[in-house]
Amino acid sequence: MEKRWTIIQDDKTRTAELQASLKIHPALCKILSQRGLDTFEKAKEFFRPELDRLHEPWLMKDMDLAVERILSAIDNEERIMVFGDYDVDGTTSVALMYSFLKKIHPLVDFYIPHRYREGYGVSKAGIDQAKSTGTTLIIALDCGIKSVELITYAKEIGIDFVVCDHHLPDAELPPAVAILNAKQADCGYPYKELCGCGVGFKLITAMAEVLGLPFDDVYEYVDLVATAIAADIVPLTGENRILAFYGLKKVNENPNNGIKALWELAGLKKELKIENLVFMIAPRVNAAGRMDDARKAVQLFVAESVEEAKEYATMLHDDNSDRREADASITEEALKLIADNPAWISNKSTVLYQSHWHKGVVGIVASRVIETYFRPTIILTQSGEYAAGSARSVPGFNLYEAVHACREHLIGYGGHFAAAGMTLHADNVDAFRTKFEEIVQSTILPHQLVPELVIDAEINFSDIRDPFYKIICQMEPFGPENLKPLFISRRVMDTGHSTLVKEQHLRVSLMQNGITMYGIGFNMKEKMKVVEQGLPMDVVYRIDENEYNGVKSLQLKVVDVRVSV
Ligand SMILES: [Mn+2]
Repeated sequence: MEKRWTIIQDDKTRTAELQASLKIHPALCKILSQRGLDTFEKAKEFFRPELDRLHEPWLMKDMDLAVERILSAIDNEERIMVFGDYDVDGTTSVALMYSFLKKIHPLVDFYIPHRYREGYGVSKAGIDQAKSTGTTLIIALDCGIKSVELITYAKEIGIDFVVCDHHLPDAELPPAVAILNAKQADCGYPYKELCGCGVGFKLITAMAEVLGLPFDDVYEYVDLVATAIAADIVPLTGENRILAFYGLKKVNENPNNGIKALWELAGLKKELKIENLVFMIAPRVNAAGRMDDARKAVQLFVAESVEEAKEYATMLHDDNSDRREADASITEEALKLIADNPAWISNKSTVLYQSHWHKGVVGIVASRVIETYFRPTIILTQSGEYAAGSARSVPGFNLYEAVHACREHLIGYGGHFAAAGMTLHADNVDAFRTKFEEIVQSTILPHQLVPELVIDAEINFSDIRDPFYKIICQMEPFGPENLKPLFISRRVMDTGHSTLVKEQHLRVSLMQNGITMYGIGFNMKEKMKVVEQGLPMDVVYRIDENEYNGVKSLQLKVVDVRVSV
């Protein structure tokens, strides 16, 4: 697939000013200033994350009310339920809150709703179970802000709610005792991008302060917070950067038993970086929710020994293997359906339906199909008596609006800019496909159908030497709003030693001004045609450290290559 290259432009004056004080490579100064780190002070803070710089939890609206209600529940020996969503953020935040409370209060349970039986967020089944066990306080994490009716219902039957959430509040708020959510317009908390587990961390920080517990009793869970930050795709800026930085440090020094068990099972040895953590944990926890029940993800994270954790880790691992098989075979079937329908190949959208596809993976399959056909995509399967499915967009295209425009063919739908879900009669799939294609065709902009590579800076091969790469490493952890830098080098030549590896990966040997760099381009075999021409090329890449036979060297992780113009 051809990509558009966009090179980010910086404010030259600011970059020059930053470079005068920071005295590191101009390309790195350009990247920092593009990311808003345009003064010596901001850069220093960025490179040296300090726990001291975490904000006071009391700055969050309702924090005092939340702490007061929970502590009175403890004093009065009330039963407390910790309730959370079935994804990584939900299960880690439940594990954090449950483990913290369990040490000071024996009367605590946790509850994770079933993805298909109950769906996302606070559930009636959960509230009813709380009622049946005599629970009078529910702490909801990573959900609750939109559950006005259910929290009203709970209140009517004598159950209070404390809500810890980070989703955007609607105009009407639930009648909870306290709502911790920095995205509320009248919440003065300085950082708005915490994930659900981050909000939970703030709450236990405040509780520990009142109870006179050492910060270590809170810090114990910082690796769970880092896991949630990484998996929930929140910006890796400000407080999230500090928490992720120290959480990763803890993962590598003294991990949570569940993380350790998954790590051993995954067979990874080296130091874990944030992308390893996501890759190892997120698919396995999500697979539990998709294929079975995410309760065991919490059991994994709260296990008191690595042995106990291993039992749950094995179950998650098996769910993930099932998930992977389903996802690979359904993706293959989906791509074949398109290839077999010439009329569909040139469409500007994809809508596919097969009644036997596993509903746990339709969203993942939609994302996979987009890797081949870059356009808004909907994958449907049978769910009960209807067809139901997931839609994924391409950057810049408002998917929700497009689905909404097809509502005449739908029974129900919901979602946002980038992703949506819907239910319809299976008989209406064809009509829905036609209408959706019509809407996409008439509203999508041509450039939105071409994937974009956003390049941070142009450098020469001669720049890639110490301390250039060491400084890039100090920019970790990487994630949204702090991505691993993507570089471009122009007019490089093949040394004649570039080859294909395993028939699908491109192994390049490139030279620029007498300096040779090696690199690998995964699944880029079709670019061999470009390299073979022997013409000057522009190459887009990230810099990576490669270890071979104990020898470390820097290599290019090639993302794209073109003949220079
Ligand atoms: Mn979340």
